[in-house]
Amino acid sequence: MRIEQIELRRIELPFVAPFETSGWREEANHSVLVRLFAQGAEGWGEAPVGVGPWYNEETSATAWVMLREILAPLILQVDLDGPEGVEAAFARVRANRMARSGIEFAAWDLFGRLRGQSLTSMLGGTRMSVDVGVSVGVQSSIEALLEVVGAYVAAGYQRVKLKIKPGWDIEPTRAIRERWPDLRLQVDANSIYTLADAAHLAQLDAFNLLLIEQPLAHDDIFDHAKLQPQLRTPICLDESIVSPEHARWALEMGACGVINIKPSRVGGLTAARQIHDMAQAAGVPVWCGGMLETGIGRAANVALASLPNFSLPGDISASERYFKRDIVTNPFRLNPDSTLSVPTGPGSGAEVDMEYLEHVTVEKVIIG
Ligand code: OSB
Ligand code: MG
Repeated sequence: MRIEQIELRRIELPFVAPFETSGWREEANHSVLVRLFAQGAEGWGEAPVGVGPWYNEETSATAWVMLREILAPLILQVDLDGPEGVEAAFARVRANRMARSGIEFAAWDLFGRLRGQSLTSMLGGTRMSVDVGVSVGVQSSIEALLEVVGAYVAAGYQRVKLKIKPGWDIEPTRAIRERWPDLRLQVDANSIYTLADAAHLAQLDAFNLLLIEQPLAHDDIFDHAKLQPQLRTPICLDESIVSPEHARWALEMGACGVINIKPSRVGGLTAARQIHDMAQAAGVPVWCGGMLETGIGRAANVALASLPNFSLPGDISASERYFKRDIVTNPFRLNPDSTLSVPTGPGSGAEVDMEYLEHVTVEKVIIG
């Protein structure tokens, strides 16, 4: 099958509150959206890039150029028998995995809609709902943090992830743990520490955390393997795992006890599923991370998280945690048991709100 036409959009969709990590701050979703047309059907994908290259090397501007100049023209030239063919079509492309994932997600959605099959069933999902938590950015004070976390706990979230950085790590974690002794709690450093901080980070062992996410450099596996034996808490890698090969290296080196799988970070759902399978075989649990996606990208994450080895809660919160209004007419809502329901309709299940999408689109191009 040939893709007949591709529509690309850059959007700006404001967050309900700014999101701050150890190294940067996000005020809005600046994703590039991909819409594929074929045989009277369409599929949607989201490349969840930010404004600057602070998480990985990609930005909204680079993904836009990559998709428009390289990836969209390339995919218009290949015959696709299924969504798995997209990865092969991009085999010669280096890095730029978030840009690639926009087309890859859209192809899964497109084939699902053409076949009348849900994304969860295409991927081999085994769950009708997925456990989720909420990722809490750096706050201005411990009092403010306890208020923010309290509101999420009251809303029904049973797992919280705290963003940490030097000067905002041990004490805020202690404060949350003292207030909520049984809350499932984890922290994320977004690559701000070095191996010299091992003894400092070991203080976090006192707080019964599920994991410590990406303490060391964004492209490191080696030093994480040296750090893990110095901590009781499992290290979880995020930024460092950009492909199934990287996952294999980390597993063989003992660099982590848990993997955060973001399908966008690894180029799409095909690679994400491969990492899931490898981790499962190694007895290492995984969970689905997030990039503050709209309802389009979130639907792909929820479907992926329905696979069996996603045994820890994902950073896949309800739409209202991010946006006053989402660009889909069926935004995800939190169930009382801290889960999101997995869509069962054809494709990803996301129904795009074209009127509101037009309103938040800052640039649009049609190719083919
Ligand atoms: O490191 O997991 C991260 C958001 C943007 C970039 C990186 C990260 C995050 C989050 C939020 O932690 C996850 C979400 O709720 O989508
Ligand atoms: Mg992370």
